Amino acid sequence: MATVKMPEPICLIGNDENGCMCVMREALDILEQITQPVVVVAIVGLYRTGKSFLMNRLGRKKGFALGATIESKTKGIWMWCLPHPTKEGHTLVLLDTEGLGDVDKGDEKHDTWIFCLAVLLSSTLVYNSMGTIDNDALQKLHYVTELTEHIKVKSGLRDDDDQSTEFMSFFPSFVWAVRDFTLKLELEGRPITADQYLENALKLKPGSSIKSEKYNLPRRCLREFFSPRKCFVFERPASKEKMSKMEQLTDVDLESSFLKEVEEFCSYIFTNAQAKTMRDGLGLIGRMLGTLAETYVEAINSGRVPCLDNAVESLSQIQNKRAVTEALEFYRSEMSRNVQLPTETQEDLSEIHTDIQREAIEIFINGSFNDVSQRYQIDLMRTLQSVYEEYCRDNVETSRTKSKSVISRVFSSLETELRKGSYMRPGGYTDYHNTLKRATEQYRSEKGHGLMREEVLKEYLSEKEGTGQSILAADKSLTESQQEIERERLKSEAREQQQRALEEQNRIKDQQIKDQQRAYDENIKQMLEKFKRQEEIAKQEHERVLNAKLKEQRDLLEQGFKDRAEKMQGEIDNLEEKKKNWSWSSIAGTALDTIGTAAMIFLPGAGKIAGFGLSMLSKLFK
Ligand SMILES: Nc1nc2c(ncn2[C@@H]2O[C@H](COP(=O)(O)OP(=O)(O)OP(=O)(O)O)[C@@H](O)[C@H]2O)c(=O)[nH]1
Ligand SMILES: [Mg+2]
Repeated sequence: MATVKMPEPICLIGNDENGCMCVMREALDILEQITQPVVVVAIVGLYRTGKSFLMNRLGRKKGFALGATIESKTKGIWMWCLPHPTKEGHTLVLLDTEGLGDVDKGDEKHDTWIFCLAVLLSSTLVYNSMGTIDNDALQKLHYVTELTEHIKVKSGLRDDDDQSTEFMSFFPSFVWAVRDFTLKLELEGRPITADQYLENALKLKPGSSIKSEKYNLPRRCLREFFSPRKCFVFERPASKEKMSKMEQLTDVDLESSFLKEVEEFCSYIFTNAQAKTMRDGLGLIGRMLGTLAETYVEAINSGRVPCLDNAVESLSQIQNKRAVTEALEFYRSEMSRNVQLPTETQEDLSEIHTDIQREAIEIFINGSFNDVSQRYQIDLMRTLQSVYEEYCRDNVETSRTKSKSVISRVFSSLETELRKGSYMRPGGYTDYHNTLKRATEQYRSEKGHGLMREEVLKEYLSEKEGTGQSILAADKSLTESQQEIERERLKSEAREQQQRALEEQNRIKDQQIKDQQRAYDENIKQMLEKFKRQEEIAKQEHERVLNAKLKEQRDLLEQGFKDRAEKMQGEIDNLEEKKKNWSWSSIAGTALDTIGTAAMIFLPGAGKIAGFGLSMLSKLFK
């Protein structure tokens, strides 16, 4: 699985000449190369608040451009892909966004979409602000209150349908980064953590006046949509004078307390930021993120509200088709590179095929996304099988041709003598028989004529049976009883050759049946393992949402919002119910049946199909 290490960030989403948002080709090309799962960390917040500077700390060097003036610097969404520093096999994608609230720009709508895209594309969202988390800071975060109008989970939902549980399941985790924090982390004289500071700032005001509704709205949205929530406070990094030439500063110029806070922040992100998933634990690899960005931007440009389910649908169509094509291309090119026909035995071909097939299935499994009813996997299995069968046929044909040419060479002097009639004389039979035997031995001792050697030999020798009989009958040096013995010998030699050829054919057939069984087993194994990984993520996500909702309900009760707490019960019951009836093993079982039924048709050899699949299933989903 491939990652990339970009030397510097580039623009992912910008504006085209008509002022419409567009996903940049160059960025898509980079994402295309990433076949690893992605951990996507996006930063959003008001303009000129040190967002790019903080993101560069995560990138471990200067990357995103900083601005020293009051003019806003970052435009659109910028992307920086790096090998994840701690999660092996993962790519870290940093997204730096255009600052919000620039009055000169004065395009609120654009700001809202930047915020929504950051939410939709990331797995961890960092909200960056200056000073303190007070009511003013929260009112500036009004973008969260607009999410319900700008993002849909299912396409059929009405605007007033409650989507908060769904939002929480697929929204990123939330980190509030408070910059230039000068207060003491204390509450009622007791020290508190930054997280407690945030949670305290998110407490709701009792009452239902317009004023308290306004006060509560952004708080409620944060509490209902985002979990887990985390807060980090940072001191000012350096003096005002130094800050103006920030680009030239190194760590020695920065306050040690700032550096320590930054380290804690980075270590939290590196350890806790999860790989990006859609719903039900469907993970994204880099190139899917590119398609996802395109899908959302396209919806926004055409005046639609980005919708999670639609995005899943279009991702699965694009990615699954591609995964099949890539797996097949890999199989075809590796087979043609590694196989030289004819192979000595069927096993030789089968061994190469099995290894390459395993990798091809891996390519498919890694690149596929939400392959409903295993449609694409079955398609791949069928095509792989037919390409392999073609190889088997070619192998037989080339071996035939090769064997025939060896036959005509090693038996050539015998043929010449036969044409001349040299063996039709007393003592001729013994000469004939000996020459035939020597040529047969030579044929067998040579290599390279492939898996049909005995079959082709059998065909040749059986053509010669009549000739042998005639020479024997014409050989007057042999007595009647000697002739009888020789006739018997010829018969038994023919039987022996037939047996050899039959065994050879049986070995070929048996191996082909074994190959079908192995193809089936390998597909099932990899499919079920993917299901298992997906199930684990989906379970964790479900648990996370359920716990967050339970905590929210407790908090509401403690803070005297009995009505609201009771209202949540329905949602919680649904979540509990789903947890109780968690049935991935039955989903996996259905998938197993689907593949099994399809495979029976085109893999007639895989007769004991259920055995392996079911034992895998019970092993994985206990
Ligand atoms: N006071 C203060 N200034 C900072 C901090 N971090 C960066 N700066 C300075 O703020 C200015 C803007 O920094 P950027 O990182 O470009 O800020 P930004 O939020 O990305 O700005 P836009 O892209 O324009 O929205 C630079 O001059 C930085 O030196 C900080 O923690 N505190
Ligand atoms: Mg910036």
